[in-house]
Amino acid sequence: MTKRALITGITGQDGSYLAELLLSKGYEVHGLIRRASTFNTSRIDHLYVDPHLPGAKLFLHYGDLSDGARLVTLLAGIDPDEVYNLAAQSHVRVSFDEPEHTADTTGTGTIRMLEAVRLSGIKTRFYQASSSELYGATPPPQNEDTPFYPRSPYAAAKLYSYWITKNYREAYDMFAVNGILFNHESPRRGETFVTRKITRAVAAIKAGVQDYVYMGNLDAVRDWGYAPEYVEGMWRMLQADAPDDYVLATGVGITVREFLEIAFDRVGLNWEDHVRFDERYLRPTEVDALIGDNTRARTKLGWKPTVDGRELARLMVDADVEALEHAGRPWIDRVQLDSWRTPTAVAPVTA
Ligand code: NAP
Ligand code: G4F
Repeated sequence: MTKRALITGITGQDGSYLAELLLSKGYEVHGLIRRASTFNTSRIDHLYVDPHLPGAKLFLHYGDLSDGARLVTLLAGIDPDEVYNLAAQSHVRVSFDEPEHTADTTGTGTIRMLEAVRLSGIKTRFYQASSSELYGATPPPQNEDTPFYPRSPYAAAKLYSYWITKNYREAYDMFAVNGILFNHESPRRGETFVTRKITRAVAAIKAGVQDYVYMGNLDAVRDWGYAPEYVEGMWRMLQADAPDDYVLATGVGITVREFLEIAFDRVGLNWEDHVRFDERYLRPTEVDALIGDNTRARTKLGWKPTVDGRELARLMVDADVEALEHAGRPWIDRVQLDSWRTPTAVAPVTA
């Protein structure tokens, strides 16, 4: 029997890798996408097959986590075996600028999804994209038993989602799990998260398109892993015999400063010559250090990460250098090349 999955946030970094993984396993994949005035599917365009053709296995549906009635209709119509709730306003710094919107999407959006599962009466397994941001001010190492101490509107919204997922598991006997994922990155990472901001800047500076990149707190420690490995972990959580919550992390923490050093070094440059400080990239409250203990996922799911933050920095620089070489071909106009400048050409000043 072909399994059917619904992914919210399919156009995001994780959604795109998860769709790839599930299609490779023979799933029929349904994705929730937001209507936009321009196409917003660039991360999954390579997976798209005209749904009129026989053999098509990827189907996209308009919807939004703010629209509960739409979610009930969709769930009832698709009747998926597995639901992966990845959609969210996922940027921590932006959540201080847009706290109410973040609460509505990243927090209340989860209860709308869980209610849609319950009210539509379908039997499905539910994955909730929880986050190491929940640990906030609690020092590392962090595992499933570590107390939470959220430090941003984003983390507070994710905390609500974490507990409501657990509550639906206990109250309604749902197979609902929280994946408490530490930072995971890739060449598809959003351009305003710190790793991608750095690796794009390295490529642009090496190519002579820009001279400096403006950054915030370089002392923060993060446990950066590789996104394709983390979506494999999500899938494993839904294949387990019983629902539980799991940390996915590499166990290796490095500072933003070290990531900068490795990334610039990859192209033969000294980071200190090109990095400037801008206080607009600081957060009102910061999460100083996240380093995860993945023992439960390793022992119970057989999940094992192989790429840590140092290797990731090199991998992402190589990908952005290649992408910029491609964008810089003469037949692409200047505007496209300019979009490589960070941060002002493509991003608001606080991200
Ligand atoms: P991402 O690249 O920012 O993708 C977020 C996705 O959510 C996009 O597809 C976005 O659609 C969609 N979305 C946003 N608001 C929505 C709404 N109101 N209704 C429907 N869809 C909406 O995030 P990611 O890195 O893939 O992360 C996936 C999930 O894991 C997120 O929930 C994130 O908070 C969580 N998480 C991520 C990490 C990490 O390190 N990456 C770690 C822990 C937890 P558009 O493309 O239209 O914007
Ligand atoms: O890349 P970041 O914006 O990621 P952050 O805040 O750790 O959040 C990410 O990981 C979470 C999991 O722990 C996810 F839940 C969340 O959705 C998201 O994917 O920032 C990383 C660190 C921070 O300490 C930040 O202050 O980098 C520091 N940083 C320093 N300069 C900067 C900058 N971050 C950004 N985005 N831009 C800067 O210029």
